[in-house]
Amino acid sequence: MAVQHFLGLDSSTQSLSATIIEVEANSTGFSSKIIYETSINFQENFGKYGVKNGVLPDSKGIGEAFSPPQMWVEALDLIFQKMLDANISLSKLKAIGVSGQQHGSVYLNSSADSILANLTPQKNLAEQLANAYSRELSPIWMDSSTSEECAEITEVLGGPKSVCEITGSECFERFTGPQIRKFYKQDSKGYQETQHICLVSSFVPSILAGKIVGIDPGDGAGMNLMDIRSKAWSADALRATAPDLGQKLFSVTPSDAICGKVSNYFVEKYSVAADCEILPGTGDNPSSLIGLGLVVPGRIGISLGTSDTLFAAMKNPNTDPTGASHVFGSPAGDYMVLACYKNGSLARENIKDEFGASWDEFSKHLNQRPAGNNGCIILPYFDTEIVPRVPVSGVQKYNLDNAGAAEHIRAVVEAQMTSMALHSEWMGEAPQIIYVTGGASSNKEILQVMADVFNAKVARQTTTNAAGLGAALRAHHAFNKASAAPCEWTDIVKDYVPSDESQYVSPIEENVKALKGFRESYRKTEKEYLEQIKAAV
Ligand code: ADP
Ligand code: XUL
Repeated sequence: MAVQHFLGLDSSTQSLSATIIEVEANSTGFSSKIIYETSINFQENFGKYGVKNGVLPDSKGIGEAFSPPQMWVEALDLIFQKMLDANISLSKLKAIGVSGQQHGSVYLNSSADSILANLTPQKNLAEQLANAYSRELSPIWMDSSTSEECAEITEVLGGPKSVCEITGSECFERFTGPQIRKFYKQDSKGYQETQHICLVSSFVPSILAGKIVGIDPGDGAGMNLMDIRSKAWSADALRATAPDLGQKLFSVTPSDAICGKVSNYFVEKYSVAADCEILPGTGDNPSSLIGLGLVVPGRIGISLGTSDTLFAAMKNPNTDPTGASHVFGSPAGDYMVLACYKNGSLARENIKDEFGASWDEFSKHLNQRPAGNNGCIILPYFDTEIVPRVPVSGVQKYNLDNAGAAEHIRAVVEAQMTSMALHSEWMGEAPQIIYVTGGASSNKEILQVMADVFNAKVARQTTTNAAGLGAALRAHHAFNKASAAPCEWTDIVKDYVPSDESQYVSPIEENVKALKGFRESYRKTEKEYLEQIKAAV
């Protein structure tokens, strides 16, 4: 085997990233390493779209969150141009995998098939795709405006437990099914003109392949439309959501299928190898699961990206008795469990900016306060929350009158970590090691709080983008499988699982003790607040 390259693209909330891995044969099989990483921040590069952190402002103030799909398309051209300008040879690329922010959907009209099939390198992608949409904007995972549609779908499907039993999750506002139902109700003409509904993770590979590519069971599970056991669309869920929906969705496609060769557009314009294969994309969390090497049950991962997420591989689709977490398909087969916190990085940024601090100062403030923060507590609902379900935003502060930056910063981070620990108790045994990724995982002081709250070691990789790496690793796995040289998943990820224990962040005993007490105060405070808002509704 000569040297092979695999590209992973991660189209996330705030940026599009590229990760290239190089796989080389050796006496024990092969070695695999990252040879290139780059990223394009949407807000910095595409001011003309008016996005903040990749998302348009909620103009109606009703919890809507949209992004322009054309911005993602422009970013795709830009990232290939960036690789070309950096003299990165794409001629050794064997396959490209994609990771996308979950739940966000793209609506294409009847011209889309022909536009995708006839992409010409004489024009850029955005120009060519401009008339391919039946809906100009894409609702994304931060949207919380579909409570009514969730209630309607839930009623038809026989209640929350039944929705969870069928699809792996109760109905959630950001999930694609409720979002599609809202579109159908508000713009039935636009809905009728929709030929294909893609997720972000299937839209990007559809452009790469020059044809519509299916949705995989990792991201398909985040729609409230897929039967979690058969990993195919559920006829009942489709019917409960919108008419003729099955015709607008390509069949659920296995994560490791090969969908076709890369479009000639990328071959001619960016010198991508003509035989480079395209596989279905998956969600950024399923992709991070792979990128962190969590291909077998028994280890947990936490991503500190725009959202904070906690996830783990699972053999069977065991659903959360509290209804707060989700079961998705794992790209390595079987399943994964996921809990998503909306108030992640942007909540940390909010408190950092409130006190005019840099990230270095943020870390210093965090260290300055004792574990448990002497009873200062924040419920960090800068935005509505998913886990636990908090339908109205509003930060709640306790014992923080006249307090300064350090108290507030410590309170937000302790709240985030404690909430993750509390709401994952149902999963059973406490983790001994947590594998971390996402932009904020570069911050060692935040990881120390995580280690102390969970009383677990925290292991990080050299990259903070496990989602992009996971996409490249999936490309390697699918390519080998299609070349009749299948590899075990444990081999594919072996060079990326952090194994140098001296690099781990370890819990500090006295902090662990203080935070055990803090967990109980937080549990009580959160419970009382949830009861209070429930009574107010
Ligand atoms: P996503 O993939 O969801 O778009 P990323 O994983 O790239 O997001 O994470 C972006 C976030 O990382 C930013 O919003 C920022 O708050 C956070 N971040 C970056 N550097 C630091 C740091 N040193 N400490 C804490 N957070 C950081
Ligand atoms: C997961 C979720 C977010 C997005 C954006 O359910 O909504 O984590 O995938 O990263």
